[in-house]
Amino acid sequence: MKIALITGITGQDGSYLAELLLEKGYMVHGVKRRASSFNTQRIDHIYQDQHEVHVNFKLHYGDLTDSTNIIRIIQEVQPDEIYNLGAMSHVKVSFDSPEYVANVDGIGTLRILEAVRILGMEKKTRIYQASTSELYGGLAENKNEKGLYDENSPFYPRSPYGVAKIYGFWITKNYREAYNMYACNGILFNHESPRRGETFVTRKITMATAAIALGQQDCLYLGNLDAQRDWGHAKDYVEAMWRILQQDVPEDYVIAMGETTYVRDFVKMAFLEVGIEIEFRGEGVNEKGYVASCSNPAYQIELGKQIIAVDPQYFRPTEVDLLIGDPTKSRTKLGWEPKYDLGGLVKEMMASDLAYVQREKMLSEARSITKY
Ligand code: NDP
Ligand code: GDR
Repeated sequence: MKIALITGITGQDGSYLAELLLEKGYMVHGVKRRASSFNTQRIDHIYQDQHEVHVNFKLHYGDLTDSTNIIRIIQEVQPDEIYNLGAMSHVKVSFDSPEYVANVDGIGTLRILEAVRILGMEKKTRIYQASTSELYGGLAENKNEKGLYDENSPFYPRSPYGVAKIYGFWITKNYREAYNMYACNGILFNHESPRRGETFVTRKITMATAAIALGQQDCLYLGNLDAQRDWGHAKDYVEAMWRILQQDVPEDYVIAMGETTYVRDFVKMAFLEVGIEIEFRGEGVNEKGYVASCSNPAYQIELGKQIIAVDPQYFRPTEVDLLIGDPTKSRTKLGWEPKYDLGGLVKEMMASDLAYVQREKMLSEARSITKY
């Protein structure tokens, strides 16, 4: 039985990766942070009572800022594979807490690599580092001849998050070269799912679309509608992470769909799932989205009503305008083929958020009834 250790197991990717590795027969260990409220919602369905006889899923309290804790967990677990997914992963928030991000996302990666070395496990343990398309920074002149970012495109990070992750990228590569360790970077472009954190733009949009359709919210406030992202499904992307660690030779890979979409168009796609057509008018901070038509009589939404507005508080001091990745290497060398396209992703997220908002609405109605 192979043993895997996942940092960031309570996050979007950690939860899907844990499911995948359990399906493949791994013993899965995860690092979770102590929090004053429950933070395991995404993995509660796979949690096992530790008193059961055959336990193949175990959580350990830990933090990427704590070297001794990381060393102890790795020593206890003796993993064959470590997936370092733990990070403060919100680009906008990284401008508010840049030092913390450097510590967790940058030095945290070093702590994992050093722990493996200190414990003399370089030959046993393979390491996956969650690198990101934010490394490229969206500079037009750095794209390849196909107009895409690939494994050889230069980096130019545009946020404290991107800068911290660039340290993680290079220290992983350096330990591979310096100490012959099996350590790889997956340079993953944006990937989403119904489990995506609620403050990332796709999930913010699908939740608000459901809430507006069901009469629970009036307006969705967004930042830069002109940003373009190469969006895939997290389920497909964790499969790529696993494949990266199964190769004979450790290398870095870009994981992407190879297509890019405006934030504005993602909004339109989400609303079309509930039969609402949005018309955007105006420009920049004055751009607004109105209800052009509604083909679903279940949603009593007023035609011509403004339901989207731009709020500059969501703008970033420096923005990554456009990302689009070249998945040629991962398709040919890893044999990685995504099962979802953007349409399928939006459909799944919308179905999930409609059910979620409906449930919340019923609960709040039930609560107000019991008040009287
Ligand atoms: P999430 O934000 O959903 O999850 C991040 C995870 O890291 C959570 O489990 C979080 O714990 C944990 N974490 C945060 N701070 C610490 C810390 N100090 N010590 C230990 N764990 C910590 O991110 P995703 O699942 O979306 O992303 C996974 C990784 O992939 C991240 O490193 C991200 O930067 C990277 N990435 C993500 C992409 C995407 O599009 N999703 C694209 C490219 C890279 P808690 O639940 O307690 O907050
Ligand atoms: P990103 O994802 O910054 O690409 O990082 P996010 O969904 O936060 O933003 C995508 C784009 O949408 C624009 N945007 C908004 N973003 C948010 N969050 N909220 C808004 O209201 C809003 N309006 C417009 C943003 O400006 C941006 O251009 C994600 C994270 O998962 C990182 O951890 C990961 O490394 C990268 O993807 C690849």
